[in-house]
Amino acid sequence: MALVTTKEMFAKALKEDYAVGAFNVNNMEIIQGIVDAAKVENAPLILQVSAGARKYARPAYLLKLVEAAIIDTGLDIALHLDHGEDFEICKKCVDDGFTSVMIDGSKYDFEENIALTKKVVEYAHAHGVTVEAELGKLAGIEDNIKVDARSATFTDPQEAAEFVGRTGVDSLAIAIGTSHGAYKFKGDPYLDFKRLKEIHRLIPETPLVLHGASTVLPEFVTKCNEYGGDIPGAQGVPESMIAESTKHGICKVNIDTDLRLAMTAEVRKYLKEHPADFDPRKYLGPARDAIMMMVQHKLKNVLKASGKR
Ligand code: TD3
Ligand code: ZN
Repeated sequence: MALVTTKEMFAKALKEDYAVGAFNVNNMEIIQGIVDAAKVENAPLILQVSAGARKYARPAYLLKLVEAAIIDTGLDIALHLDHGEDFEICKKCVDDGFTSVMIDGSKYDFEENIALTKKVVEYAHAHGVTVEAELGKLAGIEDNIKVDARSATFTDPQEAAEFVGRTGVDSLAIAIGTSHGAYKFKGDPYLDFKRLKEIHRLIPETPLVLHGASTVLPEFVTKCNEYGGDIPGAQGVPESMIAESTKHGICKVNIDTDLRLAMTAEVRKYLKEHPADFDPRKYLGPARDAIMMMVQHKLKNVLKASGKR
């Protein structure tokens, strides 16, 4: 039981056609719900922290909470920076003891993205840390970057092969139809399997990463809104398609929004049904349970990662 890199997790996932779940964390209850689920499912696990989460919870708390989770569960866990936007934040996380970082240069042009990614790879690899990069643009909300759904550009397979060859990156996030947040595309969500297969054919040894993989099931949006919410949710790529993608090189699947919705629904429900109660444990406890259930469902039914630890 230790903090581990993503290297061995991805090698096994690539070979056995499943994906490792990467779930976003920012407090104790979220971490506990996720690790308890991974333990019950006997699944490999990546906990990821965005710049926003790092600012909210503060690095020392997050590191110690993850260390505590490892002691408490006996799991191997990879601690990953999600959407690092520059070299400096990646370096900080490497120096803090993260085992994996993402440098998201997808907003830059191809050559600039390569140069930035190479710089991070050089530093991270010298410290035994794995690196994820991104090529292509997702639609939706990435922390505070908004990309119009219509101007989203999918990853070009030839460029992906060149990018991986020139940067030496360990894994690559690609744009093939998913988007971030609770409000996905209008119309029918889909994954571009033809594109995914071509990318996987050109770089078969490279673990591919799917961001924006929450499905935003209508029942959870409804449940959230039933108790006083007004979340304009719109369904993302169906879970069956996310599951299918793990057979074509997708080794890491990022899920945040579906956990947020599950958690918030329980908090709203509890407070609505118990308006005189004010003990945080009473509403955060059920919220933690809801996260655990959602993560178990994803690991087992969507990522096919149960029993793969
Ligand atoms: O990188 N992330 C997590 C942060 C995005 C904001 O929620 C993802 O790719 C997860 O995307 P999703 O579909 O859960 O919003
Ligand atoms: Zn993402």
